[in-house]
Amino acid sequence: MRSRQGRIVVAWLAAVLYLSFCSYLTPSVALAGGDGGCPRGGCGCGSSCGCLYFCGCGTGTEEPVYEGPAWTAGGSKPQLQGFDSLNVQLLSWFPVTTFDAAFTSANTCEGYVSKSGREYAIIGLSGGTGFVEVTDPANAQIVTVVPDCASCAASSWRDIKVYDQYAYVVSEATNTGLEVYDLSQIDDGIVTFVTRVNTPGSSRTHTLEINQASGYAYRCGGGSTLGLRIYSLANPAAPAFVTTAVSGRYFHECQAVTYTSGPYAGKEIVFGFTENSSSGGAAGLTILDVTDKQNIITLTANYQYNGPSFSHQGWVSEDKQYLYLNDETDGNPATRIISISNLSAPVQVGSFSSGLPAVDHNLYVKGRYIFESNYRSGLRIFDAINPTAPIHVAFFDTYDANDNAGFNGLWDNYPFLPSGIVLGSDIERGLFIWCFGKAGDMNNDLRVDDEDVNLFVDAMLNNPVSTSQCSGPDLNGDGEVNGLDVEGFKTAYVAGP
Ligand SMILES: [Ca+2]
Ligand SMILES: [Ca+2]
Ligand SMILES: [Ca+2]
Ligand SMILES: [Ca+2]
Repeated sequence: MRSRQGRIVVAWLAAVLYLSFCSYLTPSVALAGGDGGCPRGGCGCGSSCGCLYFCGCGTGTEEPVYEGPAWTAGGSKPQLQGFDSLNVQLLSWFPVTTFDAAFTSANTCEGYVSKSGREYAIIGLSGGTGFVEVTDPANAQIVTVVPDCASCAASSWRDIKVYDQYAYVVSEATNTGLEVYDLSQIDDGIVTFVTRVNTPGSSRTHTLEINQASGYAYRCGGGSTLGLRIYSLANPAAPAFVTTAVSGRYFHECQAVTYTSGPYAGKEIVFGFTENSSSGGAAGLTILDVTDKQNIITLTANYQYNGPSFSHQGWVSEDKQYLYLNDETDGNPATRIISISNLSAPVQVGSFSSGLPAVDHNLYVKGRYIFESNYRSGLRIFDAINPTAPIHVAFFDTYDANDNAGFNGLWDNYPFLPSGIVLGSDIERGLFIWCFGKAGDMNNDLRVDDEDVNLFVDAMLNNPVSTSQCSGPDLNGDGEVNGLDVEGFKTAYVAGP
């Protein structure tokens, strides 16, 4: 194995070769040591941290550097509060009132990619829905804000999912129903209301799930005993009610997954987070085989994990062997780990937490990482390379006052945009746009080591255009991978894992 210094020499030689061929083609972009020279804005943790992709943000209280348009109020840049973070960098922030001065809170968030590849955030707000372009995440821009319908009651709860070129919006407000918005012209700044489906059962909904593989939508909550209301999106502009499942039980939330391999290949499975009523009781996990909508099979009826109180939400690991589940009112900040290798016999095999008392809340799994929106402790990211022992590896705390178990702070997050940026929605503080990663870390394992040297050299010689926003080889964030990035890589590599 080549020594650490040897690897750097290889990288340098590669850089010299690259520059000798390309220097006359490449605009002169100096590597800057401070925020002022960063082509994509500040690093989110103070001027001492240098450029965006060189930041080594620690756990101390730091002042984010404002660069995004959301903080521009009357042409000025108001002072920001400090946010503690680790391995997460702030790119843009839209406080609730930047969407509408009358709005008082935010709730859910979702991502959307237009046909042209431009990326958008959609955020639920107390009085409507906000659409934000995040293609340039350090300079995100509000596209439009759609207010509630005139007859819709106010609500602090909303949920949003996208399918095809449509956004589907629900809320706990009477008359909201299942709203459909056409996003096909969002690149031109136009979002068009299409229709509202209010039946059956109730015009209210707590959460919405859409299975991208099957094209079915699942309405949860909206009443104590409505069960699961299932719609076909065969015509995505006109959701068609199909059937109700498990009437009489309360589904707070669900995830619908189509299996493509293993003993359940071809099956569409719903994991329901269920209780006796919307006020809780007999909380558990319900697993349904919904492949045949006319013959829905209950595989597991309300499995009760350890210490259930209010089964809130959960997400399946990418290998579909584990389900990570949060219980919102159990007084326990630990997320349950449930083995689901046998869908008829789930069993809790462990739990994990950041060690803070804040309530564990909406979570998602992307690759080896689990992204949790844990109210007063903000965004918490866990490395689940060992799926039964996830490790707390990154965070961005949106609620600086404390980490107590109150229902304030970060409600939701969305880590699935192709660029790798992470969206977050905070009840009091609105929309956050982050990148998760570490400068110089090519393979996204949060370590900068010998494995990354080969990947960096390879990227520089063979793949000079970068699409990565967070980690990856474009260390100075100028959209190209070339010799200008070597200095930053050296710095990251010498600093080590
Ligand atoms: Ca809990
Ligand atoms: Ca906190
Ligand atoms: Ca690495
Ligand atoms: Ca670059």
